[in-house]
Amino acid sequence: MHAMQRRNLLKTAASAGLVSGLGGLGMALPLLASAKGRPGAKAALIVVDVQNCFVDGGTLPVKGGAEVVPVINKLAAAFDNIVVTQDWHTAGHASFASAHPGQKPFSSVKLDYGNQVLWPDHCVQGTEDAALHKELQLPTAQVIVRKGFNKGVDSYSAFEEADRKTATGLGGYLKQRGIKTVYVTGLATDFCVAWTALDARKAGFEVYVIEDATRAIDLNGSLAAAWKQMQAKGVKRIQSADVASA
Ligand code: VGL
Ligand code: ZN
Repeated sequence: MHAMQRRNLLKTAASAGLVSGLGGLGMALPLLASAKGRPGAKAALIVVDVQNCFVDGGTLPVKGGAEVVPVINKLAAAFDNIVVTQDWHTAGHASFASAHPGQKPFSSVKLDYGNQVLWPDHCVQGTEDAALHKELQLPTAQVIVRKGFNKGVDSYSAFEEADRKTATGLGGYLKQRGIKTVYVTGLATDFCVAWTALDARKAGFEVYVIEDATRAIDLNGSLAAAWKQMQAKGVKRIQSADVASA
């Protein structure tokens, strides 16, 4: 029997509650417990902020940022549903150090809603810097969510702005489309990817982060802290090889 047929048989058997009676096939059971397999109609790939601003030559380059592009392009073939996000700031945005006299990029300030890391000016609406990476090939993507466009409020998360009150609408969109599971990829692991994954958990989704489809900024230990927090909240850390294509 081919592996694929066996897996399908097991899936059918498992959903019919027959697995315990299948004796000799039991050896193949770990397949069912892993993330392997096509994600299916109730899963969505979320591609976070794969924009010119976050790769070499951009205004806030993430080390190795462009390396996620071929990984994500390949993953896309496995997904029925794909959501793309763009960091989409106004000029003079509150997350820019330049908007705070005397402050330098990568320092922090307290804003109304809490602590805010200050960044170089980046991903300004309508600029080439804010465009999606030109090698990103996601012809089947269904929606693009832009975030961070309220001048006084940042939004690392694709679900909720940093005031923790203003929704982007992505949670409702995914729920209305029957999505139960999200696979988060993109830039940067320790900021927009992590916040998106954590908020997806908060909204009740099953959440995977595909580690080799992300790259991090890693500011003062932020990457280790992000993984710790994600793991504490039940976000599952996997590799792109764990997701079967087509
Ligand atoms: C991001 C810092 C500032 C991100 C966005 O996409 O991770 N990081 N704005
Ligand atoms: Zn930003």
